[in-house]
Amino acid sequence: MRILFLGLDNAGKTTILKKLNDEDIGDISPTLGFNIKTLIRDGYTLNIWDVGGQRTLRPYWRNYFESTDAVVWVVDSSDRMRMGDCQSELKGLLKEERLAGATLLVFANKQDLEGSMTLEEIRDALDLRSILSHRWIVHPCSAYTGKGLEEGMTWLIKEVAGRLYWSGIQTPTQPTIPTAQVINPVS
Ligand SMILES: Nc1nc2c(ncn2[C@@H]2O[C@H](COP(=O)(O)OP(=O)(O)OP(=O)(O)O)[C@@H](O)[C@H]2O)c(=O)[nH]1
Ligand SMILES: [Mg+2]
Repeated sequence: MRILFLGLDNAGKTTILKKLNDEDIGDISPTLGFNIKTLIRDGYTLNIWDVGGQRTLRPYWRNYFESTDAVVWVVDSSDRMRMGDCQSELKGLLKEERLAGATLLVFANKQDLEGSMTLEEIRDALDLRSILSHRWIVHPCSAYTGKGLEEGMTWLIKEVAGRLYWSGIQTPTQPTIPTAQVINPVS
């Protein structure tokens, strides 16, 4: 599975990946290009691309869209000031044709910080309910403690695996199965 980690700078993308890979998370600098990491989960090989999120780097995100099975959108839940920016970048991303079939996992990261936004606040701030074009979920986590990370990835892998299976048994003349279903884990 090819998975793309995106989000604003400082969201915690690289830290999450290192934590998932049992690496030291003590000394991480902003990503100026990209990192690629291969993880094995639930019998699948995950090729994960972690791309820098600074404003000047965002135009390069499109270079990584091809053949993407899933997007993990990482949010700094303590960064209330930039939620508007975060929402518009995400909405722009979901308009991309090459990401049309991708499943979306929104990681509400940094839940360990006092005063960080709740899942409901993030869902509203990012207007996630309006996303009808992709299967999505928003999941709380902390890259520092590791809480929530494996659960989020497990959901994602299951979703993608199900979709790959169905597309594998389609004949070329059959229409594509629509993916416009909203997953709302809260209600
Ligand atoms: N408290 C707390 N801090 C975190 C968490 N995850 C990441 N951080 C911190 O947030 C800062 C940014 O983390 P990065 O992993 O570099 O963020 P990034 O999304 O990769 O940023 P770019 O590479 O610039 O796009 C670092 O100082 C991390 O230590 C978390 O869950 N809790
Ligand atoms: Mg990074």
